[in-house]
Amino acid sequence: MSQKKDDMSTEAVGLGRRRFLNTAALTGLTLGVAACNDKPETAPAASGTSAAAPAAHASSATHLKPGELDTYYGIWSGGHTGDMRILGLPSGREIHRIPCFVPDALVGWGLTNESKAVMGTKPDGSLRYTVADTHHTHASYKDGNYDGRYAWINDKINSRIARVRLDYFVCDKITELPNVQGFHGIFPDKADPVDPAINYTTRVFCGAEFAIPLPNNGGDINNPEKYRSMFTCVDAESMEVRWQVLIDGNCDLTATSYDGKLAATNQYNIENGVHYEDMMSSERDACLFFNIARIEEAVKAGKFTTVGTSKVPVVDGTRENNKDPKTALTAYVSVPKNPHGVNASPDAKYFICAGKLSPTATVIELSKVLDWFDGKLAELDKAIVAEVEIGLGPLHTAFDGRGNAYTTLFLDSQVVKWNVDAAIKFHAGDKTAKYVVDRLDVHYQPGHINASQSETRMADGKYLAVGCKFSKDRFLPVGPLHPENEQIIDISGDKMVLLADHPVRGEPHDFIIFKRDLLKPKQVYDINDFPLAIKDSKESGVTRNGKKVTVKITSQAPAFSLREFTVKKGDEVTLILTNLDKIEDLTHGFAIPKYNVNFIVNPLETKSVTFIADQPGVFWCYCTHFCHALHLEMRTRMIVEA
Ligand code: K7E
Ligand code: CUA
Ligand code: CA
Repeated sequence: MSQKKDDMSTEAVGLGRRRFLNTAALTGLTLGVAACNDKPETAPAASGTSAAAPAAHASSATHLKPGELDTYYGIWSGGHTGDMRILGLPSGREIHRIPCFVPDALVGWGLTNESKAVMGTKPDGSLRYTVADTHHTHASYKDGNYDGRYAWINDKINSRIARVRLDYFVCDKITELPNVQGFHGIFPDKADPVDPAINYTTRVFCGAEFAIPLPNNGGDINNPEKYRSMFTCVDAESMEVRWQVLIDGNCDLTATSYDGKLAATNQYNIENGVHYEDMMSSERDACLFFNIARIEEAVKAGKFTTVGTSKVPVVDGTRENNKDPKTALTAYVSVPKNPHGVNASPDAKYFICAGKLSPTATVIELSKVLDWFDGKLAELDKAIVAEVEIGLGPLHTAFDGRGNAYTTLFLDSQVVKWNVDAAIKFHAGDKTAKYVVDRLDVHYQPGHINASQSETRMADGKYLAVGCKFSKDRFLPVGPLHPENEQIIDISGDKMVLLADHPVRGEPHDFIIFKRDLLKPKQVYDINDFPLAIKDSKESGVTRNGKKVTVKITSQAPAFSLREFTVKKGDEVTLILTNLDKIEDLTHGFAIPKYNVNFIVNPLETKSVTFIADQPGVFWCYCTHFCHALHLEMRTRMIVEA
């Protein structure tokens, strides 16, 4: 391993990053491109790609007139900025950032007591974590479409899942998953597997990528063969962990069926390898299916263990103990070498695994997986209805609702549009079936891809967004760190048309795009939602309980209710601020110089901060958020007596 790695690093010095990546990944490919049963109907070459020049009518779609609103919301993950981002589409304009896992200086996330309670603190009150790595974001469903209640996002570094309320666009809960590392794929269920009346999201599934000793408390460090990964179910409402499944191999991306019966994760490391060459040693890996109803029956029947100090029931989903289809909780469908994404088609019939190190896409028919669990399909891999070559480095797939799939090709820097039915015919032996419909160059090295409404039954085939990992020459140079390039593509016609490039701060991975009328955001808070709310400015003032001092203030443009307040050096001060302005868009800020305090309060919102008044003197607390012609005059004096 070290020899190979050194070679690659030395080589990399003299190479551009694109060439380096291709070389590195191709090293993997030459070590073993998975054998593909099917011959491509066209060679996956750059020739015959769509013209990159946008049609005049189409490009105007991304240029909204002043005051014109977008027709779609986009929810983007922020990557290692730890936030969620809201974009308008087709313009691609970033409208909002929702801090989740990482402190945010604009809103005071990680500073206010309320946000700290969501984020989690150590016994001394400081934040438990201040870094994160968000990859995947998905929203709650009803009847196979988004219902506008929640979105969820993962933190890969610390295995946390955050929930965002889509009425206020704020993070309201964060849960840390026990006994896993590298929590990566996330997907809400779309229905209950048993009760048809529950046709909406009640569970969120989480795939953990890294295998660790269980429990990870110092034992088995040098026995990697004992490391294990788990698949986790979180309750969508309570955000508590319901159960976990012990598996062989790893989890990566996650997908769920529309009937609620199946969830799946692609596996690139069935080898349980510790080093990357070990992870590539098998010709085929797997798409691992979970039978949700059976797992929950097993939990109910007490057929579980627990790991370490966690109380979460862990059921056994390993290969060895799930050989009998009639009782199996899991099913390992084989797919070629080191697959990446797994995506559910909007017709509810298929999951598609992209090959990554194999130039293929694998189409798995869900009804056949269910047949296997029912003992009606002798060989599980017969659930594979297509395995076709589509190009180099397939990662993620989106859909247009007209039977076509769009898969990113990381190494080819392309999006390939292919027809699922034609691929199935080709796989079945009809070598005249032309499944590749179109190819389009993107800039450059695309990862995630998603189309408008793609992950719902209402895929509408209008716009495609592609998250390109490298932007290189597409924007003005700003030093060594380049932005990512989010590209918008018109997919309403036969040919894909590239509409626009957008620089984004590194680095979004996944995103969803849906019609704007699915959300009904509120623009003013309900004052009653805040237990500490100061409902009348007359309640303002300073109260003391020994060394603990509470300061209650309200804001109403252009003044704070207290013109000054006095505390003593050494006091533990809790300052509570309610914004009594109930007008849309009237936000105030509250900053205390030298005390490292700044946060905002939106209309009728209440927030609090707690700090030790350790520096005597006069401190002009001022409003940081432009609110009024007298915004600069909007101040109060904190007097700290020595
Ligand atoms: Cu492909 Cu983390 Cu979704 Cu990124 S993963 S690209
Ligand atoms: Cu209040 Cu600016
Ligand atoms: Ca592998």
